[in-house]
Amino acid sequence: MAIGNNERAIELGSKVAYEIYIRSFNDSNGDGVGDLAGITARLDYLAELGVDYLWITPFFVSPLKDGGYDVADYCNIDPVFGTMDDFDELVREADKRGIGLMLDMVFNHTSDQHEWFQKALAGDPKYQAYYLLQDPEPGATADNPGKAPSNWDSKFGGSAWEFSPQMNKWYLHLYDVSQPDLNWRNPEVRSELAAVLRFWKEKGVKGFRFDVVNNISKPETFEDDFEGDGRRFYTDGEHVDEYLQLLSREGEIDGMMTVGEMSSTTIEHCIEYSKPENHELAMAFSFHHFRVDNVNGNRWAKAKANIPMLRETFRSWQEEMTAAGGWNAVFWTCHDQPRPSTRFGDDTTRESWERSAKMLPVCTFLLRGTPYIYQGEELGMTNPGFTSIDQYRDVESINYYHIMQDEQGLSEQEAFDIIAYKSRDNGRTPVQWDDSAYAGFSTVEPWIGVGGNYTWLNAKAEVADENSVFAFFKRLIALRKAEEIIQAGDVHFVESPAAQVIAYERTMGDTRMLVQCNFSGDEQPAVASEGGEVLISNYDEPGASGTLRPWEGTALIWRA
Ligand code: TEU
Repeated sequence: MAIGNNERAIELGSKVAYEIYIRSFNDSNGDGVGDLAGITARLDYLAELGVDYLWITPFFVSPLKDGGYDVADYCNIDPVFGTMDDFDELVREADKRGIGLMLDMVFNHTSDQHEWFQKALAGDPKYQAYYLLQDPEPGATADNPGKAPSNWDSKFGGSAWEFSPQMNKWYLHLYDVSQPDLNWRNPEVRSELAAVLRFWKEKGVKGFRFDVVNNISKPETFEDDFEGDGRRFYTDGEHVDEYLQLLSREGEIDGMMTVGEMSSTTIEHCIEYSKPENHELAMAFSFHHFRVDNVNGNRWAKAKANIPMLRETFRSWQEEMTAAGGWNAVFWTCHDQPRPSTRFGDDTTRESWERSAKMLPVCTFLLRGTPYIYQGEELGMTNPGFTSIDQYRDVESINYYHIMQDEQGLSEQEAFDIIAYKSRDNGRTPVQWDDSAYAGFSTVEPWIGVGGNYTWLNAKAEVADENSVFAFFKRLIALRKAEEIIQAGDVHFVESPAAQVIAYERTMGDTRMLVQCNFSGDEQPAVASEGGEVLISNYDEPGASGTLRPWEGTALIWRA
């Protein structure tokens, strides 16, 4: 029997969420940028896939320096994404299909174009108290501001502090220089943000995703970090639990579908954030499984995924969160990651592409948690194969392309190869709807280029093909809804018979399920087992016993 609250596990574990990176999903008005009406136009496709929730990335007023994660007005829609009427229409049409919307709340920082920051710049002390400002050393000038308040790095490269001559103060920005961090110690900030939640809840949204929410609680003083980039001083800070409880209470979102994006977090903290008795969040996103292809801790490197490390990451998060009543969001990618069929699978031949694009969701969809699909993943979309840095748009990727050359001594080609493998723009190319111009995403040239394989890898072809990657995702979603053991069963990782194999068991009463995935193009030994019914597999025919075929993902079940 699963430990923890079984009813809650069935509720959260029977749901599947789908992430829409709105700029790249579907363009309805021919300006090359995806929009709200474009989502409405594709709801039947999403209903056919069978998802319950759509997490839509920010579409609020924004200068779009960071794809909308730089919000200038939390309660109004940026004209490039549509109007409030378009939004209301989307809520209504989604509701008709039993689909709920989850909005993306970027509460760690605002855009520097937000009215609050503009007033702070103009010298209004009320709004200066909304941000994390520090006085400079005496005599600071624009050209010579002196030493920053601490040596912390921005996540997008460079210092996390910027000197504003207009205010004669430094401001903290953990992300881009145009994204000043909010001061959560200020109760006025907290109540403004809770009001944003109530505003959107009243408009009919069913849930929220909170951007980097475990970074909101900063220390009172800013110490230099001589061991790292500063993150140990603000990650999972002292008051995060308290602030989440406050948002839940004052934002009136307790019991809704909520998920926090937890950057560089720990299992212990995610248990607290997601266990129901704490009234914080329904579940947590953690990213440790994306470290398996870092090199010496460096994300900007090109290496194959370390599968034993991946297995250990999944094992610890699954088993330890379950034992303590926490709840995981499970996922292979999002709008900040390259495409999993390139990264964890093998897209070098059509056969290995299809096999691995189906194996990957077998591995995650049968885990304990709530699965998230990122747009295009259900088609097996790949990295686009861009050939020049000019094709990239993302601020982080472009910054690091230069940092790798200027500070780390890589050649232009080496830096480019890493970008082409790891950049988040690899996941941001337009969804490949059909084989027409611009992959049916838009009638004009999109804001970012289309992947080279759209003529055969597209939704139109896959919806019509009962053996497609899309059809396989549909089956997995239907299976999760039909089988209580997937929703709420306990989880236990079994010893891997080979380094490239990940295997785990789910149990509920006397029913047992064994999931095995081969992360390689070679045959591998299987876990010893007898009998069992094939619940799902990416191979139609049963294989030789004791062996897993290339990229095989199979689940067996023994019913009580
Ligand atoms: O990302 C959080 C985050 O930690 C990123 O730095 C992430 O590790 C990186 O983008 C991986 O390439 C969130 C959003 O998901 C991201 O899109 C935003 O840019 C960021 O916050 C700032 O709001």
